[in-house]
Amino acid sequence: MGDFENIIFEKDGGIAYITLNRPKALNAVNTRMRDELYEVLPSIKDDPDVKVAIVKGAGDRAFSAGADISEFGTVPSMAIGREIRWERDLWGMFLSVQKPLIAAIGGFALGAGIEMAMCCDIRIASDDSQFGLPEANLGMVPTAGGSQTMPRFVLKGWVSEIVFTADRIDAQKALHIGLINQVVPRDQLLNKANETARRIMSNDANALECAKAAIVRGLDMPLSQGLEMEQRLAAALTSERKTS
Ligand code: CO8
Repeated sequence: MGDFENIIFEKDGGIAYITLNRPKALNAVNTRMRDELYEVLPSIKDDPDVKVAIVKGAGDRAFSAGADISEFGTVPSMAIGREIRWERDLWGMFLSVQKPLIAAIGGFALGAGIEMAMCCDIRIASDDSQFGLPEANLGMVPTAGGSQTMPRFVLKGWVSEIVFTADRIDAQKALHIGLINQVVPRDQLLNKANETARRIMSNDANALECAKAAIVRGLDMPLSQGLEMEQRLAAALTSERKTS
C-alpha cells in the first residue's frame, strides 16, 4: 500500500483506524484524500485481521468540513469530473465494506464529511460536534450520497430541513433526529469508539458480516424479499459453520 499524505491508516488488535489527516484544512476531502481512501478501503474489506474499522478526523476541530472548496472548479470539464467519480466511486466503496464501520466524529462534519460518516454503520460524536449539508448554499446538491443515505435513518422532514436550509445542527439535535447514535464528551470520543468496536468484535465475525448484509441490503428491498434474504443468510451461516 502506498505512502499516504492525507490519511493515516493504522491497525491495532483487530481494529483498523482511518484518520482523515488535513487538520489545518479541517480535514477537507481533496482529490488526494479521495484517492487514498479509495486505495485503503479494499484492504479493510480483504484483511482477515481487521474486524471493525473506525474513521476519525485528525486534530481537535473537525471530523471533516466536507469537500475541499479550494478544488471546486479545477476539474477540466464536467464530463471529466463525472468520469473520475464513476471510475473511483468512493462512496460506493465505503458502502460495500462488509465489516462494521464506526465514525468517531469530533467537531465539524459537513457536506462530504457527514456523508462519509453516513456511509458508516455507527456514528459516535463529541458533544461539541456540528453537522450540516451546506451544498444548497453553494448552488449544489449533496453528491456524496447524502440525499440517499440520510433518509435511510433520518425522517424525511428533518432531511429536507437540513438540505434545504443548509443550516448546521448541534450534536443534541443530531442525536434527537437519529443522525448519530451517541454523544459523548470530547475527551471520551475515541475511548467510546474503541469500546464499541471491542464490544462488536467480541461477536462472531461471519455473523456480523451476514447481519450487516441483512440490514444494509434489506433496506432496499420489500419486506417479503428482505425476509427471504435473511433466511438465506442464516442458512449460509449455518452451513459455513458446519463445514468449518
Ligand atoms: N475546503 C477547504 N478548506 C477548508 C474547508 C473546506 N471545505 N473548510 C475549512 N477549510 C479551511 C479554511 O480555509 C481555513 O484555512 P486557512 O486557515 O488556511 O484560512 C481552515 O480550514 C480553518 O477554517 P476557518 O478559518 O473557516 O474556520 P472557522 O472556525 O471560522 O469556520 C467552518 C469553520 C464553519 C467549518 C468553515 O471553515 C466552513 O464553512 N468551511 C466550508 C464548509 C463547506 O462548505 N464545505 C463544503 C461542503 S460541500 C461538499 O462537501 C460537497 C460534496 C460533494 C462531493 C465531493 C467529493 C469529495
